[in-house]
Amino acid sequence: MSLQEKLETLKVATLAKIEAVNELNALNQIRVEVLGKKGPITEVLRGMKDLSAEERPKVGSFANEIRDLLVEKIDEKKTTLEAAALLVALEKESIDVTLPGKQMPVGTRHVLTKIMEEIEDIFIGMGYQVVEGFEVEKDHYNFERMNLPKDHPARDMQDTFYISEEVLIRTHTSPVQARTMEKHDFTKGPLRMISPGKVFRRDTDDATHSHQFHQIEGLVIDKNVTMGDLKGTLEKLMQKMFGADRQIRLRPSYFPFTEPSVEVDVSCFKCGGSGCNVCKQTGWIEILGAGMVHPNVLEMSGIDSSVYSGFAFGLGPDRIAMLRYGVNDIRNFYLNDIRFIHQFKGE
Ligand code: FA5
Repeated sequence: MSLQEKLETLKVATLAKIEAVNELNALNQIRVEVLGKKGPITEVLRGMKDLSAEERPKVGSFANEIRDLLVEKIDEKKTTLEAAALLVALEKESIDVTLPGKQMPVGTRHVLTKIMEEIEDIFIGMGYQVVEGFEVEKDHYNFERMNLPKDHPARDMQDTFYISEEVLIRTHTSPVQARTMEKHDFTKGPLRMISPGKVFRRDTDDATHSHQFHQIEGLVIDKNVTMGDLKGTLEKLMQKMFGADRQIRLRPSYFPFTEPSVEVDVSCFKCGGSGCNVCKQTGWIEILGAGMVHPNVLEMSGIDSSVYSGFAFGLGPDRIAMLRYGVNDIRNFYLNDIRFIHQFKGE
């Protein structure tokens, strides 16, 4: 058989193999076998040295033609097989959109955060600024500047976690009053602020007491501020939170930093005042402490108490949330039981 015939036979056989193959590895095998260094084409080309000078270029170009053709066919087949393999993979990995999806747990803001934000929004609407204080506070601001010198018996009202003799974790948000007052420039207008945050006391935890809870402090200082302003402001707050027909009443009380001091009750939002389990049959619910800022507190912050007066209040959002949602144990807010927290998802 001449070299040309050998090449022709090889071409026909290889084209048939390429046509028949249906797997990428097998195709690669053909490439190596036929076109590789030890393959038949290379062998034919090696045998050319025995040909006449006349025949050599003819056989050479014929061999190259066949090699180019085979390379082209192998590449074509490779593209076809790769496309088919991709199709199979896509089919295998396809998503059945009709299957029910996995439920992703969606979180919610804590009910206390929501109550605090609601109260903040009400006061922002009345022109108050929101001020943040420090949880680690100096005795000086937590007590002394609130008219509670070192030996004052009323310090017992707030059992304290001390860090050192002069540093503590705050027992109330009232120190923010002093910090804000001493910085305020009254030539620019009155001071109206609230300050929400965490507070800490060495109280024994029970259904209505937690050693860590929240307060929102409120403070207004201007010329001619009266108890009437305090009452009107708190009444508006309670009506916005508990319904338009709520009323409040003030009862005499004692705080060293206010004079006079009051406890504020709101008419029961459940029974409307006739008596029920929420208001313990009294028709009223105690909701916060308040009063007119004591002249000593004003003077210690550099404010002339003969010109300026003001009111202050401190309310407990934990207790407000308990009342509003009928939560009978404050500790539920801090246990982080997801079943409890999720009950307020829609609120
Ligand atoms: C005060 O802390 C005053 N600083 C409030 C104040 C501010 C009065 C400005 C006048 C002017 P009292 O200790 O009563 O007051 O706390 C205020 C509110 O915090 C209470 O009405 C109650 O809602 C809440 N509270 C007090 N102790 C606890 C506790 N252990 N757990 C949960 N809430 C508490």
